[in-house]
Amino acid sequence: MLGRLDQIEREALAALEKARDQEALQAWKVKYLGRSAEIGAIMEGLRELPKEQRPAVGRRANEVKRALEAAYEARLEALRQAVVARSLEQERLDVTLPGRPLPRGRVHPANQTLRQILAIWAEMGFQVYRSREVETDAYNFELLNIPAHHPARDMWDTFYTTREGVLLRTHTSPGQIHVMRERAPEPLRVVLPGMCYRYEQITARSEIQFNQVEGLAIGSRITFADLKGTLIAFAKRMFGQQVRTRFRASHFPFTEPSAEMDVECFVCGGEGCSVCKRTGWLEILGCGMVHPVVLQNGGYDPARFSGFAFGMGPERITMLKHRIEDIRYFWANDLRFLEQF
Ligand code: FA5
Repeated sequence: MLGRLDQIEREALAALEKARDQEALQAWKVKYLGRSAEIGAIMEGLRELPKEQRPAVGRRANEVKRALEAAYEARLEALRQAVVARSLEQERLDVTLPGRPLPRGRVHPANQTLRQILAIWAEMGFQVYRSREVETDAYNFELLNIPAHHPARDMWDTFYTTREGVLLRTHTSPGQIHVMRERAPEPLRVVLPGMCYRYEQITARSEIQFNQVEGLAIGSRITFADLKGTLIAFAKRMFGQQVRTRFRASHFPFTEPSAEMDVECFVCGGEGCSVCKRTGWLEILGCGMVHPVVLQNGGYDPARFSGFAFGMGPERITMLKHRIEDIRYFWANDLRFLEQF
């Protein structure tokens, strides 16, 4: 029996050497240490042995069992280590590799210009005031001195809603009335940025939606000289100290007198090119002294107050600055365009 135990030990240890994975190891354990393993049977059968053999066989059987259990634990641990080592090898990270660049979002070109414009006006003491995009006919037209059937309405092709007298604002000028009615009779200096809508033919220069930045200053002694000085100061900050400007007479029903301001073409420096249509000048805004009727509609007494107003289009200014030839790029969401800014 002792010989058989030696044999079992040798055979089991040799078999253990060959177990190369968890599954083989498990099968080995069942065979040599499991419930129906031979060593268990030997221990159970001790009682049937002659009395004088029992202690020696019992001791040896225990020895072999412990030896096999220890060998099993050692083998199990060795296999675990091998798995860890293999995964370390296979999943090795090279921390010195350069990272993969992630595409970075950026501010839309129209918003870049809008922010720049607002920052300049803020520096010059103008507050930002926002008003609604859905307006009434009264605010968009009537209160701005444009009665129904007035031919000046043709300047603003309008998106009307199904509700009588409710429309999408065609310019930011209705905001003038809102802010005046809120603040009168206090003096004020505000800019009113926002989206406007016009039922126009979409072309390279005209969209059906676009931003405007309106400006309004009201006080007791504001003159046309203040208007010119302020707008020239703006142009210098926006386009550079050396930029030349000029004012041309124009007409808006809500200002009197009215003008348009041009800046010297910064593409050709005034010599004439395709961007300025060979004139050397670029129109950037409409402006004028607030019409007395509008002052009155806003709650200011025109005998005591005067003011100036202006309206500019950031997309047109962006087009001029970056020589963008078609305004339709702005809302087309084409990344090839947007990524250039
Ligand atoms: C006006 O809308 C006046 N409310 C401006 C104003 C305000 C004058 C206060 C006097 C006092 P106008 O229609 O010219 O004016 O538009 C002003 C600017 O908006 C234009 O110079 C242009 O930059 C921009 N704009 C007008 N229509 C479009 C369009 N369809 N697409 C893109 N930009 C436009």
